[in-house]
Amino acid sequence: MPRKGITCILVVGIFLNYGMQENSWADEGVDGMVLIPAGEFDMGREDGPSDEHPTHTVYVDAFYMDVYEVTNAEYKAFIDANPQWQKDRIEPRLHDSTYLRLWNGNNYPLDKGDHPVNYVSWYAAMAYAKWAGKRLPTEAEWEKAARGGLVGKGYPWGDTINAADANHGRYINDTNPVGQYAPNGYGLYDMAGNVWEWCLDKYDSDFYRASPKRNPFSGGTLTEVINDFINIDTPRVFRGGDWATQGLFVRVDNRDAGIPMYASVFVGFRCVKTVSHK
Ligand SMILES: [Ca+2]
Ligand SMILES: [Ca+2]
Repeated sequence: MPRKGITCILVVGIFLNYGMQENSWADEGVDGMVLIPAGEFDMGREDGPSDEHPTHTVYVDAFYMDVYEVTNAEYKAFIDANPQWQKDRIEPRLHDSTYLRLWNGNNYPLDKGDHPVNYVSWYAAMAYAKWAGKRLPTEAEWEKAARGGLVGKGYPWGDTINAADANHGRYINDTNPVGQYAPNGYGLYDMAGNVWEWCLDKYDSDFYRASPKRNPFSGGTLTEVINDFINIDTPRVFRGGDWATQGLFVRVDNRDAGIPMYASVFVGFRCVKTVSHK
C-alpha cells in the first residue's frame, strides 16, 4: 500500500520537524492505532516470580496496536453485527456462564460505553479481533508495547506507582473510561491496570527459558491459533493487571493466564495489526 507508506513518511517527517517525542509514531492510516516500531527489547525480569525469568532479549517485528482497550460501545457494534456472540446466543462452551454479566441483553451498562468491555472470554476476544480485521497481540508484542521504549522499568512510565498513574489497587474500585491516565512513550493508554488484556499465546511458565529470539510465540504458529481458535483449550496469557490489583501485579513484566472460556470482571483486551509488507 504505497499510499499508506507515503502518509507514514509525511507524518514521521512532521514529527521530526517539530521535535516531538521520538517514540510518538502515530500513523493516521490506521484509525485508533499506533505503530510500534520493529526492534529488540529486554523481556522478563530477573528478580521477579520464576515465570518471568530470565530477562532475555527478543526482536519483534513492527505492528500497530490499539491506543485504548476495546470499549463496551465498540463491543456492542461487534455483537450487533454478529448475533452468535450475543449474550443469549453464544455457545455455552465458549464462555464460563458469566459472559457480559453486567449487560442487559445486548446493551452495556448505562453510561459505560467508554469503559473497557469485560466479562469476555478469550474466544470472544479472538472473534472480535477477527471481525475488526485485527488480532490479539502476542505476549512479546504486548510487553514490548507496554514498556513504551523504556528499558528495565517496572511500569510503562518508570519504577514506582501511585493512584495518579493508573487505575489499580481499588482506588476507583471499578473500571474507568479508557484513557484517563497519561499514555506511555508509544502513546498507549491503560497498559497498566483498568482491565487485564488477553494475548494470543498459550501460557507456559517455562517459555522464557527456551524462547526463540525473533517474534517469540508460545503454542504453535499465529496462523494456526487464529484459524482454529474456536477449538483451542489450553490456558491463554493475559497481561497488565486490573482496577483491583495491587501495584506489583500491574507491572509490565507480570504474567497471568486463564482458560479460554474464562470471562471475568477483571479481564478485557485490545487488538493489534501486523504491518503489511509491500
Ligand atoms: Ca489494561
Ligand atoms: Ca504473575
